[in-house]
Amino acid sequence: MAESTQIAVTHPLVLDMREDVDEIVAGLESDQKHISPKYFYDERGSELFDRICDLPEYYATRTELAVMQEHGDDLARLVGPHAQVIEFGAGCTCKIRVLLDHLIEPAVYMPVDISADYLVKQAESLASDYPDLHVHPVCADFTQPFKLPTHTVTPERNLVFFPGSTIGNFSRRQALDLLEVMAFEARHDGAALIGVDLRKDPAKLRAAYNDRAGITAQFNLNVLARLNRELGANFDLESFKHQAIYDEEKGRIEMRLVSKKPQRVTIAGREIDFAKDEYVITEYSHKYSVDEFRELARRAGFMPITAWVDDEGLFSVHFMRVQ
Ligand code: AVI
Repeated sequence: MAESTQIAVTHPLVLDMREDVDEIVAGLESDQKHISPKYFYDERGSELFDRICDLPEYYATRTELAVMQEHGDDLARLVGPHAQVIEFGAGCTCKIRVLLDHLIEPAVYMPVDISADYLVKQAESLASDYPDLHVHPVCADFTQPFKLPTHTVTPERNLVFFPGSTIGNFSRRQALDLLEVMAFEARHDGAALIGVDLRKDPAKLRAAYNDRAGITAQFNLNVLARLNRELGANFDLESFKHQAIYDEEKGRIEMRLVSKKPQRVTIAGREIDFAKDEYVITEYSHKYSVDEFRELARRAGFMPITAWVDDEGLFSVHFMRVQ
């Protein structure tokens, strides 16, 4: 196998619900029941998320792609040649492909994700399509500083890539911490390219998270199927429904799983009672203004350089350097 196509999973750490059982049960036993959105992404969840990205109501993916296509040459000039691209979270490969297609002789692609299976699959497809690129998937929790694996090529600079507004799934405080990790991983002279969904007409946002085909509902409910399978829980999926509301003041979508009736669920030997209409919060998706996000990035040690926005003002792509 040519070196450029080697798949080196350097820090094996598969996200296993069983290891987090206490945290998960504690979340479900809290006054406001909640579970982290990180558990959405098992194989089925990742497939459903890919389908969400293609939905007519979910403008985010195609708008971000269009913005990257339109400004790809400017971006490539700003980044410079022989970059090492460190992608935080490996989603669908469409965005990294647009980035790699514009960059000048990118040297290394390092996707970092907790879902090992998905990560390796994605990395394999990229390695075969970009034979000159060194592909090094890293299986790690990117919310904590991690060690970049060493390899035989010496890139000119690091570019942290965090598309898709995944930053919005963290609280504003956590987003600041995460930006600090990114500044640390990008190192001196490095940069970051971050996709951020913008505050907008609430009706547009509500539609994006309550699609007519019900794919977001399936994506949301899948976390219960996963709890059943991996933690031996007995959630009846028919007895819960998807709900997504927009809190304009807080600038965030809140996704919930609402109990349709009073019921008791068993999970890991614990009994959890649900009243009718009681819900589990499964995800927040924070929206920012361009200035609000720039300010956050500055506080984390970045110098904002450019933010590209589509004509409708739906989505922003921020390029920033480590100060
Ligand atoms: C991954 N993340 C940015 C998506 C979002 O829009 O917050 C997840 C998602 N949840 C429902 N639809 C999409």
